[in-house]
Amino acid sequence: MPSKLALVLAAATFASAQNITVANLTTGANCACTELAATYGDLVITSNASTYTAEATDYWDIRADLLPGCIFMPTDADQVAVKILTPPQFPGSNINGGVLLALNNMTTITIAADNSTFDVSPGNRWVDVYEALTPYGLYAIGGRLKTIGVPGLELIGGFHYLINKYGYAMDNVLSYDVVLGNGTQVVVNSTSNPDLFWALKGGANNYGIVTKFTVIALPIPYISTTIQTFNESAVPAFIDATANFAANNPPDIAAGSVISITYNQTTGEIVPSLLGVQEGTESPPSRFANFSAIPSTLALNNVLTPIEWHSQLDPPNQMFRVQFASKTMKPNSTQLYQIYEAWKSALEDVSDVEGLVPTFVMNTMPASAASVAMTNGVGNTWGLDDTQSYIIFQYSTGWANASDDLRMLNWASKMLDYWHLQNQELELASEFVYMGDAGDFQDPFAGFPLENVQKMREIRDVYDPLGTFKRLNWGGFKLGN
Ligand SMILES: Cc1cc2nc3c(=O)[nH]c(=O)nc-3n(C[C@H](O)[C@H](O)[C@H](O)COP(=O)(O)OP(=O)(O)OC[C@H]3O[C@@H](n4cnc5c(N)ncnc54)[C@H](O)[C@@H]3O)c2cc1C
Ligand SMILES: *[C@@H]1O[C@H](CO)[C@@H](O)[C@H](O)[C@H]1NC(C)=O
Ligand SMILES: *[C@@H]1O[C@H](CO)[C@@H](O)[C@H](O)[C@H]1NC(C)=O
Ligand SMILES: *[C@@H]1O[C@H](CO)[C@@H](O)[C@H](O)[C@H]1NC(C)=O
Ligand SMILES: *[C@@H]1O[C@H](CO)[C@@H](O)[C@H](O)[C@H]1NC(C)=O
Ligand SMILES: *[C@@H]1O[C@H](CO)[C@@H](O)[C@H](O)[C@H]1NC(C)=O
Ligand SMILES: *[C@@H]1O[C@H](CO)[C@@H](O)[C@H](O)[C@H]1NC(C)=O
Ligand SMILES: *[C@@H]1O[C@H](CO)[C@@H](O)[C@H](O)[C@H]1NC(C)=O
Ligand SMILES: *[C@@H]1O[C@H](CO)[C@@H](O)[C@H](O)[C@H]1NC(C)=O
Ligand SMILES: *[C@@H]1O[C@H](CO)[C@@H](O)[C@H](O)[C@H]1NC(C)=O
Ligand SMILES: *[C@@H]1O[C@H](CO)[C@@H](O)[C@H](O)[C@H]1NC(C)=O
Ligand SMILES: *[C@@H]1O[C@H](CO)[C@@H](O)[C@H](O)[C@H]1NC(C)=O
Ligand SMILES: CC(=O)N[C@H]1CO[C@H](CO)[C@@H](O)[C@@H]1O
Repeated sequence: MPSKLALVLAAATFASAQNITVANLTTGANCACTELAATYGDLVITSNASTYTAEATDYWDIRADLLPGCIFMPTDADQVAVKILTPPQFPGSNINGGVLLALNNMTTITIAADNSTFDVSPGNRWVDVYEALTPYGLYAIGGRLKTIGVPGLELIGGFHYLINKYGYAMDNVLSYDVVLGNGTQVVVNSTSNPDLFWALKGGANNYGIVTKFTVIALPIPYISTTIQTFNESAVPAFIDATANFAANNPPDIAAGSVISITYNQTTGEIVPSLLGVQEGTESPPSRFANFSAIPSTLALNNVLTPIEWHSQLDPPNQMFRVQFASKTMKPNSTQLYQIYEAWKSALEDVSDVEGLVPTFVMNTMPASAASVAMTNGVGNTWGLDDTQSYIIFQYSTGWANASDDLRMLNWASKMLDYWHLQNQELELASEFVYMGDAGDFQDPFAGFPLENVQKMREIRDVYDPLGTFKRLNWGGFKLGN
């Protein structure tokens, strides 16, 4: 095997010397898979390998289960760079017949000697990060449930419990190592490629493949947690408490939640639930007093280390087809209750859908979560100001069969459009759409400030003039032309 550096240089010369020709998917991917296998052997999983199915179906939404031509599992940035450049370039991402670039085996986590930051590779999940940080009395702004991946949240925003004080996950990234579309590896931080640094904070997968993140480590050894569930009769009080919490959650105490109302198709039960977390050891956590005052069916308060909390929060994997659909609004409990009621009665229209698991999620966006980006000298692509709090209302729906996909898409999108229009008329609507809560039929970039999107496109055209990620990486939300 030639030295990696030599390979990168040779291939880069190739890429800059000519336009990209998108190869025929079948022949291109076959050719790429053969070349990758010749160079990397064991790092390439072919469709006949015993591990192929496990890797190709490692998703929480079984709609993502496809049949890539092969799966390339690099272990370092140099191998990622080479993959991008292997001529002919080929459609990648997770598509039938393409090359699936799986970064799962890039799993390094290194805590800086002064305990103030850590480096994390993209194959990690947030639970791995919290596990590595906890022995040092450290915590970080990442995913709220156990298995959420690191790279997505660092590139699309990232809702954690403690955002009201520490900002979104992307605001906590101090540096990104990026492989650009021509295979060049760059360090991206506030002084090195600062325009790209800004653009990556919300720019998703439009710019390059990130092979390392340097992230702020927070000295938070303990958190005060609460798990509460309620009867259906508590829904009005629960929604009231949610709207109050969204509007009254200033950064003097770091606190946040996962708030949802689930319908159980088998029992017909409606179950409101709260997962609440507050920085420190005051128990029960005072910020959730308005929830704690509602008679509950379960109220479990604890003071825990971050890893003790996160290791119990397993989201489902490979259970059903899952669709998110969401819009953003100002906190208004009267209106939120009407949106909830409409969702509940619309469940009748899909009651015959097999394996139906509908959840009405309320994701709070305290105004102060935007303060960090306004004051850290970097900002982010969302361009929010810190004067208005919001609530994202999200229909999260699971079901069993592909034959119901179109029906469920229409069910959610019609309802979403209707209530967004109502909110617009009441001047409650925000056009902001969080990528992590959005359906694939939504366009989150359309809700960013227009001048930010124009700037993001200009930056993309500088760093990816060949359009590698625009044309060859088909998944995710794209900036467009
Ligand atoms: C059960 C569940 C719980 C959730 N909880 C939260 C939560 O607490 N907070 C929150 O903010 N969101 C949450 N989400 C939504 C979450 O933001 C998205 O699912 C997000 O895509 C997860 O990131 P990932 O790295 O796991 O995903 P991936 O699907 O792997 O990545 C997301 C996007 O980033 C791109 N990407 C991945 N790796 C790289 C890389 N190395 N370089 C460049 N681009 C890359 C991918 O191409 C894709 O477009 C949740 C979702 C689910 C299903
Ligand atoms: C791509 O090809 C076109 C037409 O052949 C040419 O005008 C253009 O400069 C080329 N672009 C690059 C980046 O080489
Ligand atoms: C791609 O190549 C395959 C195999 O040669 C061929 O069957 C197929 O028709 C080609 N597809 C296109 C779109 O050219
Ligand atoms: C990825 O890592 C796992 C666990 O270390 C290992 O078993 C597997 O062989 C690796 N996969 C590849 C393709 O190298
Ligand atoms: C799988 O297929 C590849 C390429 O077609 C071949 O080289 C390899 O020997 C096969 N491996 C197994 C385990 O059959
Ligand atoms: C970092 O944390 C570890 C574990 O708590 C501690 O032993 C070490 O002294 C800390 N280092 C610094 C520079 O504070
Ligand atoms: C940014 O990265 C460069 C190159 O690695 C480094 O020299 C510089 O110190 C970094 N700047 C910041 C603010 O971290
Ligand atoms: C619905 O309720 C039943 C009975 O309590 C329970 O076994 C099942 O897990 C619940 N389903 C969901 C999706 O929560
Ligand atoms: C509880 O709700 C009231 C409004 O009913 C609000 O003023 C108060 O700040 C809330 N308390 C907490 C702890 O959020
Ligand atoms: C919840 O409902 C059950 C069944 O109707 C009832 O027994 C219980 O008292 C209710 N609990 C609360 C806190 O309202
Ligand atoms: C809240 O929403 C209701 C409609 O559901 C509306 O009548 C009321 O004016 C709204 N309140 C505010 C403060 O906008
Ligand atoms: C790769 O692309 C970047 C961004 O356009 C550019 O600065 C760099 O010179 C290119 N590298 C090579 C080797 O062409
Ligand atoms: C028509 C159809 O495909 N039905 C399937 C829906 O999903 C359930 C649960 O996976 C299957 O048992 C049905 O056969």
